Amino acid sequence: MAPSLLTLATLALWAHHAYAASASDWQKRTIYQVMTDRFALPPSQDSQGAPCDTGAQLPCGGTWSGIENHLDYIQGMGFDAIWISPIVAQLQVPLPPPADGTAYHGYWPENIYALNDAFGTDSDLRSLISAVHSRGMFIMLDVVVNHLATYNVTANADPANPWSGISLTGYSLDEDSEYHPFCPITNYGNQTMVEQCWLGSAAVPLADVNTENQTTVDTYYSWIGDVVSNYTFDGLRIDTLKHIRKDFWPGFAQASGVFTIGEVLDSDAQYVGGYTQVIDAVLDYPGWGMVLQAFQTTGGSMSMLAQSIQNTSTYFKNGGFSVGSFLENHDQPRFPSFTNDTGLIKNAIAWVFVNDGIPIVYEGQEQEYTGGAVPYDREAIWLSGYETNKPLYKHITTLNMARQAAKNGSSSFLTTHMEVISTSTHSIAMAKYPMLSVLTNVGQSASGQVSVAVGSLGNGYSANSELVEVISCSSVKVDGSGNLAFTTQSGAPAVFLPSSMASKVCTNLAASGSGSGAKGAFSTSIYMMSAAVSSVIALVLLVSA
Ligand code: ABC
Ligand code: CA
Repeated sequence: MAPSLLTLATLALWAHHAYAASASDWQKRTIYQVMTDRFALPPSQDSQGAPCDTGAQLPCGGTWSGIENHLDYIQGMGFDAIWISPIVAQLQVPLPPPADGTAYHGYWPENIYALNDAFGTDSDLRSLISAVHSRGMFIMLDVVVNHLATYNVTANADPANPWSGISLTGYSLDEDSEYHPFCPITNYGNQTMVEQCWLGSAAVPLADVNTENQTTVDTYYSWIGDVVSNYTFDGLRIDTLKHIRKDFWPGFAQASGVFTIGEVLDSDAQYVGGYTQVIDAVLDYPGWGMVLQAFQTTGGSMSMLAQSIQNTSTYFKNGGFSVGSFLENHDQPRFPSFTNDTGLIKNAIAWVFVNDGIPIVYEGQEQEYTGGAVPYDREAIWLSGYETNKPLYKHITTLNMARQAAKNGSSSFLTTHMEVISTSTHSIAMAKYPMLSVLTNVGQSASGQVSVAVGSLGNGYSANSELVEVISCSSVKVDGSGNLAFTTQSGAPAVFLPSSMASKVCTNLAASGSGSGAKGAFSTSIYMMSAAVSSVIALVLLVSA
């Protein structure tokens, strides 16, 4: 029988999208953010190393071949996706560089049709992508549409008129009319200004692409379709999302054919959530702000976290499933620049992994790098020696494995929204079957006693069943009346799974302390109906400092 036209059309679509990963494909994964210039030197230079002065804002020599050479380090932590810096040709500035540095980061595009040769050749990039795919991993490309970067040679003389010293020779858009007329963004509360005025500085004005012009729009739509299919990228991280009108984005996302997650740098959940109507997901900046408030000090506000979950479910298209969760990125001071308390750091990292959003870890977190604001948060990873024996490398590995185990143990993990069971001054308890988490900000010098009534949850939580707290790899038995008692040490987070699901996470199990000896500095006892698990959960949390 001859194939019908419909079948042929379906086959053609399938062929076109053979690599096209969707939002639900990405939902199952966790992402390691690579800043290409700072992750790994090419293999030929790897053993010598190279200095990298983050303050200098100069290229340090990382390449695509370097990333390929260190995929074991990334996959060894359990990540099954990477996000790399933008790949296109960049603005070159004369040395010594202006105050805002050089284009080492990749966010100063000049020509979207050429590759950034500082990162390697076309075949190096293809080789990286196929190495990633052959491991079963995904690769996400960072893209900048909002602007092309320019250099104003007369910046010092005439900062109010950036066009005066600019030549557009060699630019992928080389006519003034392809840009919005110059105006600096001076008020982020004015959305028209945010969309149509310019980011950057007087020395390096980021010439704002005229995305009101249909020809320019078509240029970018066909460019993204070509880049994704030509290199077989699996997803996109979209820079400066809020700086282009919302209705530009659905067409762009559709032209790409892959999962899209955007950067909207704003703490307002309602504002940021609005962008989940036009692309698949956004980076959870509003949630990030709350996580900082909760875990920066032992006096932080845990109720912020419950508020964050509430906001996300109210304002984001698919609630927590519409976000990428992160604790650090290349634009913000690293978390350990705020506190060196390992208890707080481990809880803040755990938050990212136990939630609904796609967990994203920025390179260097696993090495407990402490860099502050840009550019100091962009330390070279080779200076760590890619040490895999570090506490946070292991912590992140455990959390990745726990997430995998939860996902493999129950299909509901990927569809069940996080539910807050209770919060108290120093704790939050959350359920996302089959994972139960208790995070605290008591800090490294305290221990906490957790008591949760789980018997009625069923599915491996019934009376006398065995659970595993996977951070400490302690086995814990639910008692005869369905109560789970556990003591956390050194302010660590607690993440529980039914033991039938935890064997790959913890191969050597210690018997749990049953909570004896903890003195309750405070206690909460909350009983509430849980719609997602259709059961009553009782939680008592006692923490002693
Ligand atoms: C360079 C130097 C800096 C110097 C700067 C003038 O020049 O490194 O030291 O201060 C790239 C480079 C940067 C470079 C910039 C500019 O280009 O990575 O090193 O800075 O040349 C994205 C990327 C980012 C990238 C670009 C540009 C965009 O992730 O790496 O930067 O392609 C705005 C944009 C945001 C952008 C960010 C850098 O600038 O919206 O997309 N990030 C407020 C505004 C935000 C604004 C932010 C800037 O200030 O609302 O829109 O971000 O700091 C919260 C509020 C927020 C508020 C923050 C500060 O506080 O809710 O609204 O953000 O509580
Ligand atoms: Ca714009």
